[in-house]
Amino acid sequence: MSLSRTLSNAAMFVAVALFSVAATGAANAQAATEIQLSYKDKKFDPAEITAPANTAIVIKLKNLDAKAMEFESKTLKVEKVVAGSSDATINVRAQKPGRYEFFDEYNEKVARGALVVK
Ligand SMILES: [Cu+2]
Repeated sequence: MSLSRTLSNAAMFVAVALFSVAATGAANAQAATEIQLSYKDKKFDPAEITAPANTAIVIKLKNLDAKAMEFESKTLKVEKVVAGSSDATINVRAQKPGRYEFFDEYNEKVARGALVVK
C-alpha cells in the first residue's frame, strides 16, 4: 500500500471516529430530560416537577439559600449536598411512571417536593 493511500485511510478512520462521538453526544443530549429547580427559604420551586417515563433526568438545582442543603430522595436513590448559594446537577436514572418524593434532609419536615413521572 502506498504512503498516500495509508494516510487517506487514516484520515477516513479519524473522520468516522469523530462522527460517531458527535452522534453519541447528540443522542445522549436528546435522551435526558433537563429540569430546572430552585430552593429558597426552605422551599422547592416548583414543589412539583414532571418528567417523561423511561428517560434519564437531569435536575439543575439552584440553592438560593445561604445555608447548605441536602437534596435527597429515597425512592429515586439520590442524595447530594449542595453548598449555600450554589448550583448542583443531579442525575436521576430513567424511571417508571409514579410519584417520587424528595426533600432537603436538613429540613425534612417542611422542605419537600415531588417528581411526577408520566
Ligand atoms: Cu442524606
